[in-house]
Amino acid sequence: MKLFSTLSLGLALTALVGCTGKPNVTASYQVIPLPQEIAVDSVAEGFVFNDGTAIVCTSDDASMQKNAELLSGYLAQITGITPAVKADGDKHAIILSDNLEAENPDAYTISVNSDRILIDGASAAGAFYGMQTIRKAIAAADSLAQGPVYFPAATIADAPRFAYRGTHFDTARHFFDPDSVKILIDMLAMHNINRFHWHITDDQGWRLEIKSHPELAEIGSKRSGTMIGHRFSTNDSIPYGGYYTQDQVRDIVQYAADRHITIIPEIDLPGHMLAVLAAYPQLGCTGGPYEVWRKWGVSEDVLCAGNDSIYTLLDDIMGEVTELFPSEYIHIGGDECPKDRWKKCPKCQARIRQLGLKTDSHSTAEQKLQTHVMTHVSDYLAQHGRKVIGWDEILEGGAPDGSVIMSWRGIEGAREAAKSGHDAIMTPCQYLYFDFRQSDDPAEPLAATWGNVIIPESIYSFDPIPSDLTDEEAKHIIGVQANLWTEYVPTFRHAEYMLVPRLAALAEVQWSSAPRDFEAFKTRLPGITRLYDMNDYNYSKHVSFED
Ligand code: TNX
Repeated sequence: MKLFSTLSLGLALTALVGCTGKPNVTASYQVIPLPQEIAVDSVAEGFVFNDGTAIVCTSDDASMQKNAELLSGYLAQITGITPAVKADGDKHAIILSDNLEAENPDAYTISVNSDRILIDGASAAGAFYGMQTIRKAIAAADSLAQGPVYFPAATIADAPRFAYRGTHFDTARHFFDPDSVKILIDMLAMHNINRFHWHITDDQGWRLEIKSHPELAEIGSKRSGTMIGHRFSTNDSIPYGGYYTQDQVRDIVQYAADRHITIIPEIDLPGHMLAVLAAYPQLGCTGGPYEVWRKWGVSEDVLCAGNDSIYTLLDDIMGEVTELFPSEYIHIGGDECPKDRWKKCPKCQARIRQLGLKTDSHSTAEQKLQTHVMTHVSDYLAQHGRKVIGWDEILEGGAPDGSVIMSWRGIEGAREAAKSGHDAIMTPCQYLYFDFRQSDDPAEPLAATWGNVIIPESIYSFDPIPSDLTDEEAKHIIGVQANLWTEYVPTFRHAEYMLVPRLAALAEVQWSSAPRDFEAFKTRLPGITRLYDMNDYNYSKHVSFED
């Protein structure tokens, strides 16, 4: 039996390679995101990847070594051939290098001849994006048979348009176990995305272990039930919970770093904090009682800005957050913080008087009080060498110096930020909210109802740089991000469906500087959906209304 299967495998491989020795599978460099420059030499001999091919990584840099290991795994998955990783040799090899001289650290070149494929990055991250292109070139081949692959002779030169290429994922409304978070990270890596904005706390659950305040996770991660579907008057009354231990977080941060992804944690404040108030009712304006929220929406109960204890709690939390997450940026939320309680709260009003905050034509005194809270946290983080990102509401009372604005209520926040000298990240809900539905079909899985239909074509049509910005102002738009809120996404299979293939359209908006051509994009899509199939991703089939 064993002999028979070895024999038939041998025969199958001979059939695949053909009598000329050239494999029947020919890679295509028409991948997503499309590289900037691809020059295929149809006369010269290309490279045959087969079981004699090695990966050569001369650098002993840990992240280059990790790259080599990952590349071997990617190739094994698609071809069934696992190339060995070696420290030298240049014949019949895929050579991984990080010696490219380029201003953009994410730049890479690939050159393919009959001897070798050379992937050269301007950094280990650049080399990683070159690896992704090679991997996707196989998935985009004319045939998907496992075995050897022919790579046409070519040179490719590539670099991304935006330095910040993000995706946000909400693990507060629903909890997703660490293995699912790692699948997400692999999905992002496949799309050359380099920032994972981890929304880890909200009214419906605090999901991060904080050693100095164990009640946050012990009490704040558990709710006694969840509203059913979109019906606010209902509740399933099924206890729900989950949080990430610090060990799990460290492991996930490393997993992401190995894939050149920085995790930006978000501690959403001073609103979206009911889970904290459930643990510490004395920190709310009314004193409670509060419960971890059992429904979605915007709560009027927020941190009491007149209470000194919130500032020490936030310092303690941020102290642990900065130890866990090496990211230069920490997201401090700032969205949807109703001022109803503060207007009536004697402590908040006393704080407003003490700080001399006055309503003027731009902001109310309460909006300025929010700025006071945000600035406190921003200053604390600055002392720890970090910068902050906030949702566009933080412009209302005046954004803390040096803060980055994440524009979600359209592009206005980013425009205002850029004009006033703040960096901004584009994540307008009309184009980039992946919790919005993908069709009006009643059979469509549950999605947020307040937004429009978003299909890859809608995402693809989004231009992140508003046309009225000057070149100087445009430099403040540092990146583009999609957000997946999970009120209506209870399982990771469902999350996958919301993410792909919309991430493919996002990837090209983030990466490519070339004029957009959606029809051409559609012809490249099957290449990446084959990778989705191989990874068993649950992807949606809505490419456009017509399809
Ligand atoms: C608005 S976007 C929110 C989130 C919700 C989302 C649902 C933002 C900063 N706040 O709290 O989950 O809408 O689509």
